[in-house]
This record gives sequence, structure tokens and C-alpha cells, in this order.
Amino acid sequence: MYRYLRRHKKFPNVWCPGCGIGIVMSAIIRAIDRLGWEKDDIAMISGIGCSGRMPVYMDFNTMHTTHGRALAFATGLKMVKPEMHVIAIMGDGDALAIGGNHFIHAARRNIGITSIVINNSVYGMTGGQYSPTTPTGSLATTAPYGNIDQPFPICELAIAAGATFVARGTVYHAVELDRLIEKALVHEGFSVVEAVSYCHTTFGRINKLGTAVDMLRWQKENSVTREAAAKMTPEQLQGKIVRGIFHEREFPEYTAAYAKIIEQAMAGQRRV
Ligand SMILES: Cc1ncc(C[n+]2csc(CCOP(=O)(O)OP(=O)(O)O)c2C)c(N)n1
Repeated sequence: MYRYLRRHKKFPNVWCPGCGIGIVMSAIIRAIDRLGWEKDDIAMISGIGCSGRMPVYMDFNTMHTTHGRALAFATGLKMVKPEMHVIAIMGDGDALAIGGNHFIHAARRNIGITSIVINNSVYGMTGGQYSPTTPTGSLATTAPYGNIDQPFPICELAIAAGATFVARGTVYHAVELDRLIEKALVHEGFSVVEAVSYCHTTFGRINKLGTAVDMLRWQKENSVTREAAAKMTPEQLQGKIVRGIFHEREFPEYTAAYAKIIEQAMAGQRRV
């Protein structure tokens, strides 16, 4: 674990004690360690937010960029260095509010980036405003009477937009999460792992959900695997988090397809 951290420079971290983001970070480290990848071959890119702080603590090639633009920077990097393993770390607000268009277009292109979307149902860093994943009816500092918007289903959105590997795990099921992340990392095209986390400091407190441990217990009791979900009725599934791989398919990866275009152009082979 320590081999992957900038522990002499960047610690202590900004996360609240008990925050789920640390569990996601450990899951990513375990997945990378199992793959045996060189740290120099990995680029980890984030926007702004509590989730966006993760690459600051990791000893890879890292970029901590502007809010909502992790995938724009990651796309640029992947285009010039297609041989690198590019990982984008985003909060739900970063990925789906301000960064929503980048998310759907990166998925549409099937560019070989692994996106980890840490879903804590809220804008954590800026004080608990409601985000695109806040459940309908939940309280937030900007929804003191209850959020009336529908939450974005991250995995369904990613599949519809064209992502070729899409999975969801929770921080309670940490070992399962690192297996999902490992599969996403080795996938050739655009892969998305929704890591369902929690923010006990802003979302939990205002919604009276208890401590970090209570929120972890809630995840344990209210999530089911895809296989179990297939045997449940829509009523039984109400409010449950379904975990597992939702989508996996083959489609040409963007930088590989682009390299072919360059080859054709250099050879003077125009199609019209
Ligand atoms: C262009 C821009 N708009 C707004 C902000 C303020 N801001 C910083 S972090 C953040 C939201 C963070 O929420 P999320 O992406 O869900 O991450 P979390 O902190 O919950 O991990 C916002 C709105 C900013 N830094 N830049």
C-alpha cells in the first residue's frame, strides 16, 4: 500500500475521518498492485472535490485539474500517450453535473480511460449542496425541504452513452470493489466503475443517517448483487443498490482507431 502513496509529502489528507473515499483509494491500489503495473505507466487525473483530491496522494503521474474537466485532460493525455494506463477519478458532481457532457462524449468515443465515479450523493467538498445523484426527497443544504429532482442512474447513463465496461460496487463491499476496478482497468475501451460511497459529514448529518459506520451498515443491508436482483420484484428492489458488472462489450478503442486514420492519411488513402 505505502509504495503507492506520496506519504512523506502529502499527508495528512483532507478527508474527514471515516470517509469512504479512502476505501476507494485502497481498492484502486489493490487492483493496480495485483496487475503489477509500473507506476510510471499510470496517469491518474481528477477534477476538483473531495474525490478529486485522490491523485494528490498517489505516487503516479498525476494531474489535479479543474472541476468537471478530468475527462477532458485525460482524453488529451490518452491521445498523445495511448500506451499509458489513464485513470480519471471524479465525484458525482464532477462527473455528472459540470462534467456531464465530457462524460457522455468520452463514453461515446470509447476512449481507453478508466473512470472511477465516487458517488456520495452530494457535493461534499463545498458543503453538502444537492448533486445529480441526490435521491429524490433527500435533504441537502440547497434543498432544505427535500430534493425534487430525479437522481441520474450513473451506470445506465454510461451504457446508453456508449461505455463498453460498466460496473457498480460499494465501499462496504471493498474486496468486491477492487475486483471490479481490476476488470475495468484491463478493459480496452472506456470503462466506468461507480463506487457508491457516502459522506457522513454533509449528506449523512443533514439526513440523520448516523455515523460513517452506520452508513456502511446501511450499504451492507441495502445492496444486492446483480444475480440476486434478477430474482427480486421491482417492489423488493425499491431503494436497493445493485452491485456487479452491468455491461461489457467489444468496440474499437478510440486512440487505436485514430492511429489507423493517421496511417491511412500518411499513405494518402482517402475514402472519397
Ligand atoms: C468551475 C467551478 N465551479 C464550481 C466549483 C466549486 N466546487 C468545488 S468542488 C465542487 C463539488 C464537489 O462535488 P463532487 O464532484 O460530487 O465531489 P465530492 O466533493 O463530493 O467528492 C464544487 C461545486 C469549482 N471549484 N469550479
